Amino acid sequence: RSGEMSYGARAALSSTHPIAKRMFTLMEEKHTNLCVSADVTHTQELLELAETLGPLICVMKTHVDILQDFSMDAINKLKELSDKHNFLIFEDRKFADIGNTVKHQYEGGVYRISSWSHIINAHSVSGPGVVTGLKAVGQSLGHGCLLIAQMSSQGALTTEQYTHTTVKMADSHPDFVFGFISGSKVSTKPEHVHMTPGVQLQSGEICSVFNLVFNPRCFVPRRFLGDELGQQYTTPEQVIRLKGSDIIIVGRGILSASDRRKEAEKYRKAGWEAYLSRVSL
Ligand code: 5FU
Repeated sequence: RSGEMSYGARAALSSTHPIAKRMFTLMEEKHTNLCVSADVTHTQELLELAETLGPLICVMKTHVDILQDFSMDAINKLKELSDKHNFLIFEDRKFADIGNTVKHQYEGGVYRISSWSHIINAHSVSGPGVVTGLKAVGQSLGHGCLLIAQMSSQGALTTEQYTHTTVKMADSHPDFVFGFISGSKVSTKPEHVHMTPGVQLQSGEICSVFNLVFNPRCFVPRRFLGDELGQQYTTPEQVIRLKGSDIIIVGRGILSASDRRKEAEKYRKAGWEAYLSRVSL
C-alpha cells in the first residue's frame, strides 16, 4: 500500500512526476518531510529563513503577495538558496479562476510566479480549465501543481464529494498535477504527494514567562494564534502516521518561536519519526 512505501521507492516509480521525484529524493536524502510556511512580510526575513532553515526542510512555501518589499532581486536570491540547500519553492497562490485568467496570473503581473516557483496550487472549484490554463504555462518549465482537495480551516466547504472529484481531476492531468493539499491521504496512488497545513506540536509550546517579557513575537500564547480566525491544528504524528499524509506544512508553529532553527528541528524530527514508524508498520 502506498502509505507504507518509502519516499525513495515512490521516487523510483516511472509514473511519478519529475517534481515529485525530486521531492521524494531530497526528502530521503535530507531526512525531512517538513515544509516551512514562510509567512513573513519582508524579503530580508524571507531570505534569512531560507538560509537558516534550508538544510532542515524539503519545501519552502511562500505567499509573495504579503511581502511589503517584493523584488525579483530577492526572488533570485531565494532561488540561489533553494539550490544551495536543496529545497523546492512552493508559491501558495491558490489559483481559482478560469483557465485564461490563471494563465496570466501565473506567468505575468508583478510576481511572474512561473519564472521561479517549482510548485503552485489551485482550487478545483472552477473546473478542469484551471489546470489546463496553468499547465499551458508551467509544464514546459518542468513545474508541477497541487490541487486543494481539503482545507484546514473550520467550516471549509470541501465536502467528501468535492474531494473525490478533485482527485479525479488530478488523475486526468498526471503530466502536471502531482499531488494535493489535504488533511489526509486522499489518493491511493503512491506517485501522488500529500501536503498538509494546520500543523503544530502540542506539548511544551506555551510561552514561558521569560518569553512573554523578552520576545514580543511570543506575547500571544500559541493556542490563541490562528484559532480566532478559523485555523485548526493537528500534530505531525497525527498527520503523517495516522492520516497518511507525506509532508507537514508549518508556519506559526516555527515562526513564533524565539529560536526558529531549534523549533524547525523539532518539527523535522517529529515529522520524520512519524514517517519512519509508518513505513515500518
Ligand atoms: F490550503 C491551505 C489550508 O487549507 N490551510 C492553510 O493554513 C493553506 N494554508 C496555508 O498554510 C496558510 O495560508 C498559511 O500560509 C499556512 C499555515 O500557517 P500556520 O501559521 O501554520 O497556521
